Amino acid sequence: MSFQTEYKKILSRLDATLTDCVPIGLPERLSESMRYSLLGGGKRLRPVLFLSTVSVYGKTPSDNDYLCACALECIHTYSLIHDDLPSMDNDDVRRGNPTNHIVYGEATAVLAGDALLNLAFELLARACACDAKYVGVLSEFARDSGALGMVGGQAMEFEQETDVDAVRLNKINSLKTGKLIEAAFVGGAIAADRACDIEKWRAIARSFGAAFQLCDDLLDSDTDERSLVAVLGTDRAKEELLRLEKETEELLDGIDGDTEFPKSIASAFLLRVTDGL
Ligand code: GRG
Repeated sequence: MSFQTEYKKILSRLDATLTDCVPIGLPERLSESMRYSLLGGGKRLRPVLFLSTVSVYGKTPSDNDYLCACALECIHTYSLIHDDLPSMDNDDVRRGNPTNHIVYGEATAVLAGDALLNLAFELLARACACDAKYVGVLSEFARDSGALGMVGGQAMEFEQETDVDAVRLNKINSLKTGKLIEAAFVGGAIAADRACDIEKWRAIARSFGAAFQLCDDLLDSDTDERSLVAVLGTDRAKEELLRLEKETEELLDGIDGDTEFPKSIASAFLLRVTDGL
């Protein structure tokens, strides 16, 4: 099966589970606002990474694995809604469409983000009720998305001085963007009963996450002067991206399983901006 076909196959079951996971009977505007961002055309990278990590070990992802994958997408979606708010990045457009608060207003957007975060942990609790191993997944997701992870990285970004250096930017990126990617890989290993490989997956996530952030910055036509690309310069940033992508694939070789699909994800998602180098 080609990479694209396999990715689309995972997406179709994922999208069906995501569509079903928002409860019925919610206040109408809140429900619409949650669905607008959750079902609004993201790449679903983190849930696909989670499910592909389970599959590396020859396991077919179960319904509980899909609940965890959807939980990750709910957390990611909440973070994007809140990141776009006027009090944060104040962005009007995401994925080519008006941001959540532009469509539904700031109060509803805050509540939709809050509700998606709570929904994520409800989905995880459902998986835990079936199988205690998912407690490890829940706890990994909670830590990686919280004050020691994504929220902490976002806080550091707002505390940042004007004269930024590469070391501090790498730290912020490793928390703000990297930790949810780490949750996907490490959570997948726990769900596959391979907790023994966790440290290997953390190393893979560090390379993949740093490369993903660099790629995102390079694709952003509007380069933020406090981004790593601005500090390194475009050419060095592209070289670093190539190095990190290669490192990701080499680290995947150290996993005892079939890592062809995660390797294809790495090259498809991380090398979008290095053509012509
Ligand atoms: C508000 C707690 C809180 C955290 C926000 C996610 C985040 C932290 C900030 C987003 C800023 C940003 C654009 C970071 C670059 C990496 C990133 C997370 C890109 C968006 O992820 P994609 O490309 O998005 O996977 P899609 O649209 O595909 O879902």
